[in-house]
Amino acid sequence: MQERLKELQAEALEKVAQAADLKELNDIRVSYLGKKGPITEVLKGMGKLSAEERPKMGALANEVRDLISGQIEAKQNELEKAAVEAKLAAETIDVTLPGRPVREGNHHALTRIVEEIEDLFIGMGYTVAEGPEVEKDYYNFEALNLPKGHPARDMQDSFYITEEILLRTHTSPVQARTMEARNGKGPVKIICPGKVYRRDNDDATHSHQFTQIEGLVVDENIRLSDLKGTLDVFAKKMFGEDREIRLRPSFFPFTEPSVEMDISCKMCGGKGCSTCKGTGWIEILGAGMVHPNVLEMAGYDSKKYTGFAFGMGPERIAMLKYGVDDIRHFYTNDIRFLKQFSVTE
Ligand code: FA5
Repeated sequence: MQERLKELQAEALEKVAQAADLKELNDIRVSYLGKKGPITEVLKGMGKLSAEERPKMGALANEVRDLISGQIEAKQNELEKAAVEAKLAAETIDVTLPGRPVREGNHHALTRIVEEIEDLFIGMGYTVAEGPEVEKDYYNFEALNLPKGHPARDMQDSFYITEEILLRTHTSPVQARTMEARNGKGPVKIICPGKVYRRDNDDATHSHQFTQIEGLVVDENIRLSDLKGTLDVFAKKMFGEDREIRLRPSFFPFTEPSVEMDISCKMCGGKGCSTCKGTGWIEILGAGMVHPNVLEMAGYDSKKYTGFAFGMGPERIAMLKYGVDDIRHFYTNDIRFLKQFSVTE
């Protein structure tokens, strides 16, 4: 019996030493120390022993059992420690790995241009005003000296929502709204940026939805020369001293006299190309002296007050400034185009 116990001890300790994981170790525990294990089996034969041998054998059996379970416990600690170490090694952070780049967005080219123009005029004492894009026919046309049926309404093909409501075709209604709100009193000096909509066919320089920036100055003794000086400063600051500008006589029902301002085409240097439709010039704004009827309709005394107004297209300005050959690039959201304007301020 003694030999058998020693054999089992040696066998069990060998297996414990070679156990590769906790599951295998537990199987060894159950098979050697469990109630149906070989040691219990051996001990069942104790009854056949003499009274003298019995306690000795009992003590030996306990010794073997304690030794095996002690080794199992030691092996268990070893395996658990190894498992924790392996986990830690697997989770080690390599601080030398390069970080994931953060993709920065940037302002849209048009937002940049509009802000640049706003800053320029704010520097000249203007404040920024806004008006609705869904506008009343009254402010878009009638209050601007364009009564119903006036042929000049055809100059701006409109998206009507009802007979009296439309998508504004220009930012000029903000002129009428601002003057009306002042109740015919005191000077006005505003610029109004915003989106406008027209049933224009899209091409290199036309879009059915585009941006405008309106300017309006009303006070006593405002003259055409003030308008000319203002536009001159604007053009030089925006495009540089070397670009040519020209004012052409024009017609707008809400200004008298009226002009249009062109800038020499950057794409062809003024020789004529597809962007400028062969003329060498690109029109960027319409302007003029506020028509007395418009002043009167808004409650201003046209004998005391005069004013000038202008309306420009920032898309055209951005095209000229950045050398963009087609207005549609601003609206087709090609990331390669938009990323070119990611200069950090
Ligand atoms: C007007 O809209 C007038 N309200 C401007 C004005 C304001 C005149 C105050 C006098 C006093 P016009 O239709 O020409 O005018 O448009 C003004 C500018 O908007 C043009 O010079 C051009 O730069 C731009 N523009 C006009 N139509 C389009 C279009 N379809 N796509 C892109 N830009 C356009």
